[in-house]
Amino acid sequence: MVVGGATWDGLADEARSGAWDVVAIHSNFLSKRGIGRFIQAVRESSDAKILVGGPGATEPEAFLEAGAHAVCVGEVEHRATALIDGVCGRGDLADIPGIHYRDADGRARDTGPAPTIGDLDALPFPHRPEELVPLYGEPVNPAQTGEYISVMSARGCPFQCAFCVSHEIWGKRVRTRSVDNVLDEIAQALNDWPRAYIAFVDDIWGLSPSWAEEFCTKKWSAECVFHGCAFCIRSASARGAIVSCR
Ligand code: B12
Ligand code: SF4
Repeated sequence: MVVGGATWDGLADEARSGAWDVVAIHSNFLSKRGIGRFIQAVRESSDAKILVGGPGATEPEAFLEAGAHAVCVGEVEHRATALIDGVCGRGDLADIPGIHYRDADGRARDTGPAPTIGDLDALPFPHRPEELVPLYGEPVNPAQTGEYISVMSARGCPFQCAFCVSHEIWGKRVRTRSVDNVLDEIAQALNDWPRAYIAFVDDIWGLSPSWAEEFCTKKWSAECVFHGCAFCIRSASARGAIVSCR
């Protein structure tokens, strides 16, 4: 079921309906307070288990205080099933790394850092069905026409700018998908959504010039040739290194 365009109150009503065993919430710095109130509203009138994740999870205290059953720091794909089992009482949260929760005595527990996913190419592509895609992202570029499809070619950034939490989420290590794997995802997205606007949401794109060059070269020979690529403009003017873009 999809709940689109909902307000916090609308979502809380949905959670109270009793139809949900788990309410999973994506958090960030800006949404922290609203999420705290939402968690309280759900806890007051529902038995649903509440899971919080996303970049906001690096500051888990407020979510636990509000009543979240578990807060997951960092990437989740390799822990998702165990986490849902854990909050639903089918496993022990203490056995899952990277989790903050309260134990039976109400004490805050931190299970320590979670291992990162070794091979990002092994992950399945994001689920982009018709009913969800319009909700996945709002236009942030006036040049966008079709559906917003976000793609992540790498996780992490080696730097540590003062205003940025990348190092806390991904560690200062960069893991990159292969160019072929990224192009396959884009090809699939464009096959399903021919008018799609593809947005890279990497922490830092094109850190490796050889990766960027391979990407820019191969995208012209890939079946999914796409046009109006911002990288052609930026990369060419910044480095003069990407010669394969036309
Ligand atoms: C694209 C983007 C935007 C776009 C979003 C556009 C759109 N249409 O979607 C725009 C420009 C709107 C935007 C705005 C803001 N952004 Co922004 N944004 C990003 C960016 C670059 C990509 C987000 C993304 O899609 N990531 C890809 C997904 C896969 O990563 P993820 O969300 O972290 O998810 C993984 C895990 O966190 C976890 N997970 C995520 N959710 C959940 C939920 C549960 C229950 C569980 C268990 C796990 C889990 O699993 C996922 C896969 O492993 C990130 C940086 C980054 N590379 O992540 C910054 C980032 C999320 N933004 C950030 C910030 C600060 C903001 C703003 C607050 C800026 C501002 N001052 O206004 C606003 C907030 C807007 C809002 N209303 O919430 C910070 C958040 C820091 C923090 N502590 O929360 C980030 C991390 C940048 C940074 N490195 O500091 N942003
Ligand atoms: S992701 Fe960007 S802002 Fe964050 S540390 Fe890296 S270069 Fe700096």
